[in-house]
Amino acid sequence: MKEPRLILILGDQLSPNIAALQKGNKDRDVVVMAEVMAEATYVPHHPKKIALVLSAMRKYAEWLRQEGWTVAYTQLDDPRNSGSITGELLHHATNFGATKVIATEPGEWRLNTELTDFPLPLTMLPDSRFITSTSDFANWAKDRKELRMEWFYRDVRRKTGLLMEGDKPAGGKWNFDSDNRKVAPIDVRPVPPPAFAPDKHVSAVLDLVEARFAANFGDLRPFSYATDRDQALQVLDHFITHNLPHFGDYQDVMIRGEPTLWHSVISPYLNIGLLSPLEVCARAVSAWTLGAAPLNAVEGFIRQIIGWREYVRGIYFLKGPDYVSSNALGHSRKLPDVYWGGETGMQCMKEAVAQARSHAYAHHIQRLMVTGNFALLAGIDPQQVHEWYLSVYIDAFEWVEAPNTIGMSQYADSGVLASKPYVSSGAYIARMSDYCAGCVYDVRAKSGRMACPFNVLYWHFIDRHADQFRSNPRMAVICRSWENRNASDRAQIMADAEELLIRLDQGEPL
Ligand code: FAD
Ligand code: DLZ
Ligand code: SF4
Repeated sequence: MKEPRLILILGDQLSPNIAALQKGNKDRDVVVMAEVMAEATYVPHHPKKIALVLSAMRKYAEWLRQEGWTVAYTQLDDPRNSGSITGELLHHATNFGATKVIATEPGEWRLNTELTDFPLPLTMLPDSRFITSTSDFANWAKDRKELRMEWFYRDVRRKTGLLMEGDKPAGGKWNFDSDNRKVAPIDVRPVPPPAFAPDKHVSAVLDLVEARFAANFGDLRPFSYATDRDQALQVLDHFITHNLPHFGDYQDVMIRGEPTLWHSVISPYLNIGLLSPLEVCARAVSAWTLGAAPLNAVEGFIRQIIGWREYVRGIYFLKGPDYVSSNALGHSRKLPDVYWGGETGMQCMKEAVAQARSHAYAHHIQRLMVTGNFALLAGIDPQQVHEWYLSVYIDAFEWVEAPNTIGMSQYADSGVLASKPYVSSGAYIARMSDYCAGCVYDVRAKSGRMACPFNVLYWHFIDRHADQFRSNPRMAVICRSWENRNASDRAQIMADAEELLIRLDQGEPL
């Protein structure tokens, strides 16, 4: 009998067909799974995120054993726990007399480097759960003057055949966004996703997380996320039946007290491997084929998954470990306390942060146009913004979080990911939400102490970066409109913004 090899499965690699498992042999090898403090503390994760990962790991390990695998599983409270993934690999290598490790590439440079430097021979396999491998993405990007998601997305549509009629896109258009992004009428309301009562694994993990991570930002209980593949499939089915038909129309809407709206809330399950991107897209496309969902909704939905999700991963690995430290706009302000639940009169920020605290979730527009928009306008250090997003959301893993935060939201990569900064005044939030009606500030006021802070900061942002933005055709027109305003208006707006930023620096709640 050949000596056993260790098959490493990380907490976000819980797919039945993960590459390392496919390479392994049940009769010979040992699967290593480890709950370790190094992974639980590289940022102060939301307690719900730790609970999700550990619960799903324990249930996946149980499934592996039922399938006949030998699993060496280390629990977080095991007194012999070395505290790190590599420590546990070394420990089990000695225990089982293994001299080789098979791993699937992790979704973070940090762990990638640790595994690459591991003292025993370690085979790192590409993560085949993605439609586009990192090397295919690098080939796609090579020789292109400009990288744009839309071109990438069209290629993935052609490659997968999703929503294709021969070599033409279904419905004659690649992108139906012009039909999307409406304001939701009052009588159309979403159906929230299914809630799962904690089973014995989840209950044990909740107690553990409560004992060890009580100081982290976020409410651990109630905990009702799916923690295994069957439950995650129920969430997917529920979305396809109830909310996909309206997904396109109302994808940018924000409503008080409705955290998930018409969104799928499947990102945590996709990101830890309980669902696969292609099965999700196939389900959505078949809803369209059966006449249960319109094309604008289905196209908009699959674009997020085979387009944006794959594209941001491609950028993360293409740009290398230094990408997350980018700071093209030179922003350095400290992240204000409002992000950690500090007092504020800004209803939109209050709503987004409260939701992060209780659900560890916000949909895309809240992340981009509320918390992200405010940080960018106020000139917050993108590193601190990045750490916040990585900490507070249940679906946050660096390969997907960092390009969205550093690139799409904070424009800190100077336009690699987004063709222009995603900034807006309060008018956008007023149009897409019911937040402004309950706000201390006046969204119509452009200046003065009670003017919406987004209005006040918007032109200050344009003014301080005008030299950089003028060469961007999509920003030049905005710069010109600022420069053409009369001098006294501009002076007033700049003075109001300076005052607001001083208050922010002094820690005064806005
Ligand atoms: P839906 O709106 O139902 O979309 C369906 C799926 O499409 C999502 O589950 C997700 O897998 C994918 N998707 C949608 N938009 C994106 C995107 N921009 N990038 C990658 N995938 C996308 N997504 C994460 O999964 N993890 C993160 O840590 C994360 N951080 C973000 C940080 C910022 C600043 C911003 C602006 C966006 C971030 N996103 C992140 C993208 C997006 O906001 C979430 O994927 C989405 O809100 C998850 O909710 P949902 O499953 O209900 O999505
Ligand atoms: C997020 C997370 C947490 C909280 N805990 C663990 C853990 O104890 N063991 C583990 O294998 N993985 C965990 N993870 C997920 C890893 O941090 C993730 O694999 C890396 O960030 C790479 O994406
Ligand atoms: Fe947000 Fe401004 Fe509206 Fe208040 S008025 S909710 S700060 S956009």
